[in-house]
Amino acid sequence: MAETAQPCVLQEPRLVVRKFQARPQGEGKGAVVRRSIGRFELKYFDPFLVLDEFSVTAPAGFPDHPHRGFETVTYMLEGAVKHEDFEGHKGTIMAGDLQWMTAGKGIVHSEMPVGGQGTAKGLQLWINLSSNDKMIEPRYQELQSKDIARAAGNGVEVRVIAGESMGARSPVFTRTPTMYLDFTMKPSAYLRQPIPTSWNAFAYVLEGEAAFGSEKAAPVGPHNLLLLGGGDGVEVWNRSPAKPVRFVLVAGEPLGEPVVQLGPFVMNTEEEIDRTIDDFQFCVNGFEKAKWWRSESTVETQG
Ligand code: FJE
Ligand code: FE
Repeated sequence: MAETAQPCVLQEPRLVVRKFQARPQGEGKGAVVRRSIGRFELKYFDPFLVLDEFSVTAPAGFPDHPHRGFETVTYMLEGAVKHEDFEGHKGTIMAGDLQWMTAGKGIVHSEMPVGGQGTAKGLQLWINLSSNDKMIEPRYQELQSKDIARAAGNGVEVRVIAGESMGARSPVFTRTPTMYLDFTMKPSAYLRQPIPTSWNAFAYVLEGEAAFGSEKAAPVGPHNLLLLGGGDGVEVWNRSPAKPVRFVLVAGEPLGEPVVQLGPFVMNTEEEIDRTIDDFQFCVNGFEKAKWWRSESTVETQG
């Protein structure tokens, strides 16, 4: 674990420009998500399409469904999710593990909580792909908890999901340039994190409370999404006398392209969406293997 001093002062600290409380809603089959990005008040925060804090107990889950044109990043907080796709790729994402899935031209898969292990909780972030990358071959980057880079110092601990912080760097390749950091700050700790100036950035609080952007700001608690304004980084204060705060800080380079979304298909034009519906229906152009495939979890429950 690297022990590092905080980087030098910021020229223009980012301030909180909008705050959203993510309330529970139904998704998938009997699953509950707190959606912040992707709901109608915040349809898109370029390049981010969806941020779901999910909480799913078997037999609820996300049975066989497709994706095209973006990436899904699943970061487990508690419990475990079993996934399998139409190529035969499968595994279990456990607490602290990361699955960075580039759906590209097409993935059909299921994501179901592992029974008998309580409620599976985590974050799923959907990152858009540029028009040049939407039809690339699917790819997985998977990291177990123990292999996630981390650093600590001055009462701040970071797990680096993507990008770099406090001298620790993630091996994940982000096709759409992205920074994804999981911070825990002890009471009275202070954090200063640089963020590329041209990128869009947000924080999402998981536990405890912190003041973002300004020391005098009102502390913000769990299930809140904070959009950060312009600047070269962010400052965070945990002014609580006793409670740690945990939040993720995510930033990405905006694509600046038109977005046409139909559920799990995200393209640039209506024509491309029409073609995608056809491709999925006729099992072509990346969806070939969808023709006969059913997940084991579907076969087990429906015969
Ligand atoms: C879904 C398309 C989807 N949030 N959080 C349409 F891809 C999904 C879906 C998920 C999902 C899966 C996990 Cl493991 C965590 C998620 C959406 O699979 F629910 C709908 N309606
Ligand atoms: Fe999915």
